Amino acid sequence: MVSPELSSHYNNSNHHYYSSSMAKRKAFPGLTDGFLFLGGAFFGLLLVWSFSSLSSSTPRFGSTVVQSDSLGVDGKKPVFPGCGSDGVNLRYDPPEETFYDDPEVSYTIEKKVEDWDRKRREWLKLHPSFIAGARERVVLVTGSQPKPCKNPIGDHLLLRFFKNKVDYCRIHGYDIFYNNVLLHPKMKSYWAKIPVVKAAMLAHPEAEWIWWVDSDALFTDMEFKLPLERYKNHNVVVHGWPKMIYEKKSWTSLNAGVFLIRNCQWSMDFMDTWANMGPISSDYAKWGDIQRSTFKDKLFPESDDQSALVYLLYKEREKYYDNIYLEGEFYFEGYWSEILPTYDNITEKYSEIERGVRTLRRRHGEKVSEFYGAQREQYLKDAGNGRWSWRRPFVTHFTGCQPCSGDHNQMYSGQSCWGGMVKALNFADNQVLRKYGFIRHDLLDSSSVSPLPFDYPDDGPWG
Ligand SMILES: *[C@@H]1O[C@H](CO)[C@@H](O)[C@H](O)[C@H]1NC(C)=O
Ligand SMILES: [Mn+2]
Repeated sequence: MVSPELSSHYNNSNHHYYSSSMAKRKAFPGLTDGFLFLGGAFFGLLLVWSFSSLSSSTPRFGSTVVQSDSLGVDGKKPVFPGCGSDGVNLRYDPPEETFYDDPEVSYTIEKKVEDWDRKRREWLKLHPSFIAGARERVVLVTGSQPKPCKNPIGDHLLLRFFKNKVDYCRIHGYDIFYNNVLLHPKMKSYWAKIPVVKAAMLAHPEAEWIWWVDSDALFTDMEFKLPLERYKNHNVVVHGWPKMIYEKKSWTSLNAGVFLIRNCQWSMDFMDTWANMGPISSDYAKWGDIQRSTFKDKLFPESDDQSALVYLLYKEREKYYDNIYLEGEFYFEGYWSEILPTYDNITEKYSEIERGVRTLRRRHGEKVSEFYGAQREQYLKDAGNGRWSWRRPFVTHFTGCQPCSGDHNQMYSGQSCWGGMVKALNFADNQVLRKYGFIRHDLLDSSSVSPLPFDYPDDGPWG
């Protein structure tokens, strides 16, 4: 039931041990409350300031969003086209030196970044338009191999998996990065993500979270939002189950194909430790042996990233357990063959709710989708979460299907993998398509698309 899609290794000699005070400390957020509070107060002042400038001689667009250029930090007149839609200033990088100017700071995983919390904070201070919202800012990172897929429909499938992530990010205002080169020649397949995530942390000091999502995973609830508040005292979030780690000792106790990681020093240290159980380590083979002797259900000999993560939690519980949130309440990612049979009933349940609630059928701008997602929640109270639930599964993960290579696990027929992916992709895409006025009537047939009929009530306001 498991895809040999993950791999890893571990290196005792290269292992970085932390001081015991560090180990005992609770996870610390990359940004301190005080700093954000000051940032908030600062923006409050700016808000007042920008309102007063609105009423002065030069008329501006009637936006209530704080425009970063109203900061005047660059001493220039406000320029609208330079601003991101969330009020950040994309045209301002002051001459003061930051970690980017420090030759000691390296993007590669071979050299650890030190004092990252301070470096990140200083960059933010020099780029104040990014302070508001910094604590919730997420960058989704994903990717695939540099070469064309061996599976004749592999590239088409990867395009659709990527489109799905782009759709999700557009709806929720997240940035997304797709990488398709190996950033370290030895860190291949399931290890390739670690160098990418580290590089993304350095490339995005404005983001609090980097969210790795495998190329073979897709969002199947386009409205659901990560409950970031729940993770505020943790630095890593993965789908997983403590009992499986500490009692069953299974390498599938968690799934490393989707994870959130806080952009902070703890994570830099953690990724260094994690990567050093991989092919860059001189003890790579040894880590494979250790994993296999610890997790009896692991069938292949090479150290893999997922077993490595389980091993860290298992072996150094005090150090990692408090920092790594094992999300088991909803499908942070979910196993496709368990989820696939539920799409039809879920579709029917949601339609049934929508037939009774006009607000949920109301046409709306895609940008305000989160409002309708929040409206829907009250009708999903009985839906449950995860297995046996009729809530749309958040992320469906085609573990073992290998859409690009086509070398799917022999326990599935190719047909169940490809058919399953098409159905999941269409199930998700229907949620997007309706915001553009269309719907697929048959989840397995994209030629079944037709315009959604106009569905406004003739008997009163939105129900
Ligand atoms: C779908 O719903 C029907 C009718 O309620 C039920 O009998 C069936 O077991 C459900 N299928 C799944 C996969 O949950
Ligand atoms: Mn995967």
